[in-house]
Amino acid sequence: MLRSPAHSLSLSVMTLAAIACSNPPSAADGAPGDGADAVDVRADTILREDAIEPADVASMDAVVTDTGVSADTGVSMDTGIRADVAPSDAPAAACSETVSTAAELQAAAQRLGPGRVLCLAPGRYVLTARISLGAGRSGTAMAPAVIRARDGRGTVTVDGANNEEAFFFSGATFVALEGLLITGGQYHGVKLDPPSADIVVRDCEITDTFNGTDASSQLSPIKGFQVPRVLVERTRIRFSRRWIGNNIQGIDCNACPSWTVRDNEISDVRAMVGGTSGTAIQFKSGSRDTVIERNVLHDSFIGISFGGFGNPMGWSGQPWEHVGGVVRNNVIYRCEDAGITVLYARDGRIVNNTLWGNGFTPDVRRMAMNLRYQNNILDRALNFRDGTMAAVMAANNLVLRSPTDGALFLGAMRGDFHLAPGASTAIDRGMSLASDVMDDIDREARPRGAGFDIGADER
Ligand SMILES: [Ca+2]
Repeated sequence: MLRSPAHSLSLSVMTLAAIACSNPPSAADGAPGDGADAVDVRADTILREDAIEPADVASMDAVVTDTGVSADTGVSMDTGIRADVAPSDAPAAACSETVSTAAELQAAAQRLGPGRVLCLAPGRYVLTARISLGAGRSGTAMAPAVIRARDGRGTVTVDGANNEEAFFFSGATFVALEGLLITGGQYHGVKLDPPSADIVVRDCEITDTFNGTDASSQLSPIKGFQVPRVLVERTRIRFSRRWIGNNIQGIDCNACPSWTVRDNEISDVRAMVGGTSGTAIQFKSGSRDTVIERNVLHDSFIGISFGGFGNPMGWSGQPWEHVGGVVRNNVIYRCEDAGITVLYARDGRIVNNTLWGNGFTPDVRRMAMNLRYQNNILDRALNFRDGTMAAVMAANNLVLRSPTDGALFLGAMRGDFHLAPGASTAIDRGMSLASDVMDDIDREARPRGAGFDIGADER
């Protein structure tokens, strides 16, 4: 069964799991908003997209001088759950110290280190400066540093106020943020730059991280650049209003290796002018081995952009916008544009997702190599563009009779996309993908019954 968003958000705060370590070269903190993002202009507005892309690339080149992950850019076929992102079911670690004011929080953050657990008493913390975590604030794989709400999710708000973001990872490794509601900030809630690595954002809520009126900037509650092995889970990301600019994402990463984004709910990521921008999850510019699974994404412009219009050669040392990785068991509904768009990606898997009621065809664009697109319930027929069909192995996808046909589901209108008992065209009609898809959106093992089901839910 598909868990409701409320259930997914009520899970208790967990501790950081042990995850592996590396040390990529550094890059400077970019200008506000980084200028590092292609505008999410849609396929059906090609003229606009072409007009915007060159300027965007130019701005990226102006900001970034370090190509970063070149030593770590091998093409990977690994699409399984990585062993280095361990289950997150451990009890919360005991507090090393507890703070109750923003000043105390900002000071205590600079005492983080291996095994230190900085707890926040219930309340609202309005920051006078962003919390910047450099290499000296690192934990270790076995003893991560943790910043968490002492009394659990919903008790603590960290307000980035007029700062660029609330939390800036500028070198720290093995740090976890847990149970925090993060808001305010001009551009981001959490920004991650190299040589940071191995960061966890868990059981958080990140909302309205845009105080500014700088409509030319890029905004995203979570923003990464060349930072490896980040886990974002059980986190709610949303906006209460549309952004005045046209470059906004929920989670956005350029040249990021081995992120896992799972069990999150992301919604309402949209520009004020409809039909222009707003992507719930975007990984591009040579990102690789991203695992995007069991997320519920809705009411944005685009659900998932797997690849994009970035700068892969400059930032990852190879030409593909996305390499490897898997998008599985996600539910994506009621976005203005595509549920999933795949752009200049190789060796990826788009498997067992459910799309419903989105406003444009799911598509594969620009270039593709060795993509597998299987067992998905699609609201519209998969749209192969720019000659990508020959490079995509598409099979066992089920296209709804109309984009808002709810016949397969228990309650599409209320966001319940569990398969209905009579969903005979989906139940047991998938192909066996045991090496790529071990479970469903509820983490229930596949297959059940006579075989794999199609879509995110295994009934
Ligand atoms: Ca089955």
